[in-house]
Amino acid sequence: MSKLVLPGTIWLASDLHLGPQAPATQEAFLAFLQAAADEADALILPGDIFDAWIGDDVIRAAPPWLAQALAGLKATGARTQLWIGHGNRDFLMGQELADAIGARLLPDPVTLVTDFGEILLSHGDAYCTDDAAYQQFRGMVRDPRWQNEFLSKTIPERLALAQAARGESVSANQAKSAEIMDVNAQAVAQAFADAGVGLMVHGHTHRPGRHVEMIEGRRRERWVLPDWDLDHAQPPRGGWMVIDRDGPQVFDIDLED
Ligand code: LP5
Ligand code: MN
Repeated sequence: MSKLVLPGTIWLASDLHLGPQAPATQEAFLAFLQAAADEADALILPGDIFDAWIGDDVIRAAPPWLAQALAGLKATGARTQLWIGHGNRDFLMGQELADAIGARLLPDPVTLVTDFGEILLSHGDAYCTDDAAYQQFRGMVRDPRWQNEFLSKTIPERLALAQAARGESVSANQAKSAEIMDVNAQAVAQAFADAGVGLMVHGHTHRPGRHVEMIEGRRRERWVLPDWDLDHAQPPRGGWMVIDRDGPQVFDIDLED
């Protein structure tokens, strides 16, 4: 199990799903990035930063929305520790992107050693073990051989495949129960036991919240990070977590201005 020692104030945000389809979300995220650079000793983005990431080479000729997002990430990466983690949409993010924005690639799962204690952090998709179809897809796309083959295609070819995969996913999800797409209790219990911690944070499910339960006689606390959507969701939503010596706290973004 990877460990990451992060003293001080840590900010976390996941499931931004940045892309050309999300200008309002991106605008709010850019403001968030500036605030994080001002306030946080470290900013962790544990997955699904982008709605679909088809390979780092896209940054060499970035479309305007991506150039703007990269500039914001780079400005924050120059002022505070920036960690980017893999989600089920951006598992292809690599070192070229990390170097370009002054970020480090976050292991998943990882135990954060914070001023509040040890906290297990993951994107969370690996805990959705009831979703056999997704876990099969995950096994395929996380295989380095598959990734090398995919990345050897042209950007237009990869864009077409990503679009097809998005379409398949949207229609597959319509046929799935909400429970299947949530984390599995046994998978969560095993993750707590493997890490030997009592506190876990993850994203992915788009079901923000805090769950406290006794698992095998021990108190376990599981936080789910908010997803961001200021373009299509009603009401618009977005939020982040702060971890400091007082523990985790979640804040909603200010939608007033
Ligand atoms: O992503 P979301 O929220 O819709 O649902 C996820 C799970 N689905 C996925 C699939 C991604 O959305 C696919 C897009 C990734 C783009 C980036 C890289 C490009 C890779 C291209 C790959 C060919 O993560 C969904 C879960 C849900 O979360 C809740 O946890 O249920 O899982 C599924 O829907 C599994 C499906 O059965 C398989 C989905 C994609 C299959 C694609 C096969 C190849 C298509 C192209 C062939 C020409
Ligand atoms: Mn996700």
